[in-house]
Amino acid sequence: MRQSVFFIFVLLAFSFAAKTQNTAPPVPAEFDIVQGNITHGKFDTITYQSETVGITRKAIIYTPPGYSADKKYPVLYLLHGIGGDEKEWLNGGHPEIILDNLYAEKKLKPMIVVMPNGRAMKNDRATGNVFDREKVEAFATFEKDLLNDLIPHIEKNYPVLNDRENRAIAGLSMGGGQSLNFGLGNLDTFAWVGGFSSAPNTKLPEELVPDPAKAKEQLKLLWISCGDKDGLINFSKRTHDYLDKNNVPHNYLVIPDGGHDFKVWKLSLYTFVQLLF
Ligand code: FER
Repeated sequence: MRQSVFFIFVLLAFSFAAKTQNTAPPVPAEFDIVQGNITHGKFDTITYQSETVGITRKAIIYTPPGYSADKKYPVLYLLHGIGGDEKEWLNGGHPEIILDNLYAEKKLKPMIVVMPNGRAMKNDRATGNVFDREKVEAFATFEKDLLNDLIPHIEKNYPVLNDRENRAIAGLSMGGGQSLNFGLGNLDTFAWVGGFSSAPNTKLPEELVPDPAKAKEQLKLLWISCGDKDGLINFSKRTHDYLDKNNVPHNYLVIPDGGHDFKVWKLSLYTFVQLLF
């Protein structure tokens, strides 16, 4: 990558350890463009038996370049939004391009990315009115499916490291709310948590982090990002304000001119994954 030429600087309010910093990490303009002469990872669609939903469910897995069953990998669970399903990241965000470019530059620890369907109900397609109450509730039910069905399936069938410090959870919008709710609610399972443009399903900060000292001690990374023009930004901001007030270190990234879209989610993923593991 001709980085010296192709840099755009995303101006952001970046907060480390509750200190706001106004300089931006640089993002190469080609961060989401396929590069020649690099190696690529591989997608797989998997199925697992969900006792929670009572059906066989699908998820998509991205294994890194050079993947080998003789190695052991940390896992990122990457969740979609209200209008999506297990393919939303793949179709809208092309995480494989972002990750392969980072792997080629040795800026990323090899990991397995699992993209599940976060609408835990029998018909989990994003059809009809996706705001129907039962469909929205299914995003909460997914906590059980994830913890009791999907994670055990992954850990039984893939060469993964299975302790909290090797599990991350992040997502966009409804998936951002899920990641904050499930990640912060299960610190014994996840040490790395990220919410991108988190939706109204995000619990109140006092419920998310009832014990700031414990969260501070256990979290390796707590990430919150949102576009400044996103109508949902208050769900991120109120969480950030509470974390600041209670001295829980976290990264807070407000993306200028950012809407509720994949521009924000791709930039978030690019910056977030480099901090993992
Ligand atoms: C809402 C507005 C937005 C809501 C959910 C969303 C459940 C989710 C948006 C997304 O996932 O992109 O009022 O209520």
